Amino acid sequence: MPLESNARIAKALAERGYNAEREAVTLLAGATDPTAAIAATVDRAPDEALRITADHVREAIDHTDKSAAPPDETGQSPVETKGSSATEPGATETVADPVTTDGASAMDVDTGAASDPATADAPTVDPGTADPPTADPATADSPTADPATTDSPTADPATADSPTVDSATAADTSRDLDLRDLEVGNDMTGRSTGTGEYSDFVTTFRDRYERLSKVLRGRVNHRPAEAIANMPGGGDAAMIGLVNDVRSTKSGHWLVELEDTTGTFPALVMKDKGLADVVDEILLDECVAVEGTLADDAGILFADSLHFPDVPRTHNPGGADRHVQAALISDVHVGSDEFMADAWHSFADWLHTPEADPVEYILLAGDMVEGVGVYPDQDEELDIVDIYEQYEAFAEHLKEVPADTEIVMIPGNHDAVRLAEPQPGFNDEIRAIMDVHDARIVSNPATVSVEGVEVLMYHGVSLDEVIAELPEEKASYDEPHKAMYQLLKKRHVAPQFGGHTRVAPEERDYLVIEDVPDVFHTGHVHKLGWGKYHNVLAVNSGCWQAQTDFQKSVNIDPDAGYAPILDLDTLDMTVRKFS
Ligand code: D5M
Ligand code: FE
Ligand code: ZN
Repeated sequence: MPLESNARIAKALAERGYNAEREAVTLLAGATDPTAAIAATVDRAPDEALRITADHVREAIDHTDKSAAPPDETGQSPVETKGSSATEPGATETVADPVTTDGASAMDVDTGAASDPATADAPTVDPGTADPPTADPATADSPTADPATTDSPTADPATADSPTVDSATAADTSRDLDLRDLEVGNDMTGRSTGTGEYSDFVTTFRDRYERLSKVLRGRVNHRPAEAIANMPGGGDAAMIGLVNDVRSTKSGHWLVELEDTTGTFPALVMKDKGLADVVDEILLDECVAVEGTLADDAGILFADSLHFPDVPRTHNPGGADRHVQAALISDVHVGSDEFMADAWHSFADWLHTPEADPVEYILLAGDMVEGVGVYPDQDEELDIVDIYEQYEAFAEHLKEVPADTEIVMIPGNHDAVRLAEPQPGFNDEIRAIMDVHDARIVSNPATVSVEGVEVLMYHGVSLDEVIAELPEEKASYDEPHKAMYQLLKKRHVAPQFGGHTRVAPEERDYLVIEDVPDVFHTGHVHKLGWGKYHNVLAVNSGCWQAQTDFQKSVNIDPDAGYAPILDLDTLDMTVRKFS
């Protein structure tokens, strides 16, 4: 990649200890000899300067120019504008092929909890095409890839925005850091108390029950298991509990056993009650409510209805009060042979263009690096075999991102933290390596409030489990956002215990979705998908890793090199393609 690329310039300045204004970077990228221009700028910058400004660059270039060549006769700035790398041959086709949600309506699709899954939401990922995250043209509400509505830098290299030194460019390149507002909540880093004892699990499940039963309490007039067992038979009763067991009976009904703090109680869901669809969605250990009639001997509850804690349909999401955006990405997998460095460079380069000016935040939902020993024979596909070197390489890639971008990172299952969830943020050694752009490193999951938008970040390991357990139409790799809807419905990011997803006992169940988020951001399955569930935008990022041999063997066809860009003011999404 040539030094002319904005990202490389920013990195070169960062290596010399400088932050840089975006316009300064653009000017340097457009200089006749960027290497010399950087040297001159750094040389002439005031000693106390921490940030290279456009004026520093102009002054340095002016000075170099005056001492080396006659003044430019046109009277224009002597900076030659060659165009950013986004407009250079070779880079053009790799940058920004935006798929936009066509206005708010495209994203307003509300797939009701019990609504017909066939009519469910718009942005589908078509596994049959080479360009996976295209909208389904047959669905009227789908976000369509309409190039006319977007300002694609691929449009015409000749007219595409070559950086000029006029004031218009200068005006839109300065970001007002004072307008930013980023707060992290629910970070459990440093608060792990679990010792792995049995009693710790009891505490975690009690907390889960306490907090989720609260959500259900308003909806049913429930009694504890112990009290129900002592009630006279034949009357109405309701119970809230964690699901202990679900079995189908010989006659095609289902037996659902619930547990609360006083004991367990069985509910029988008869096949003619029209609840098959609901029973299909039940996962072990999640919190549900059952309402029905007690058998004459009060030994079993005949269920009439079943409720999940769910997200209220009245949820009213917040929004930024200015036009500002966040890139929601994950699964970079630096260190893997298949890490797509070129796609990442294109993304980082794009972030330096005026078009990406509103992208002031990057949320990274885990799997920063490929890690070591994550799956059998992984070492055969490693480009970097040392985990620390992987993080060092990742940090270098992060430096390509504009220095004034706010970054929030949570770990994933490939990262160097404990595998069991909740995963604390990285240890000090790894933090020191990734000490780039003052990134906020928090636990998985974590909640982040970005300019009034509440984002729940979770890496997504339980999505594999939800996809494996539920019927295809409710959760699949091709529509990962639907699996996310299920987690929202259960108000828990990893309901099922003891299966694929490892859960660590803590005094609090950090995996409960206590407050309804405005945006739910996950990754892990390496599939791009997004949609709205009861006004909550669910976004699963793709990845920056091409298909590994391992993924080939298990039939995973990743969506690699896409960056979903979220408008924080409207909660509209645009997906940009960099591969
Ligand atoms: O996960 C990328 C995807 O690969 C995700 O959907 C899980 C899947 N995966 C990972 N490991 C396995 C095993 N052992 N069997 C089946 N599927 C798997 P990532 O976290 O990036 O590896
Ligand atoms: Fe991953
Ligand atoms: Zn993962």
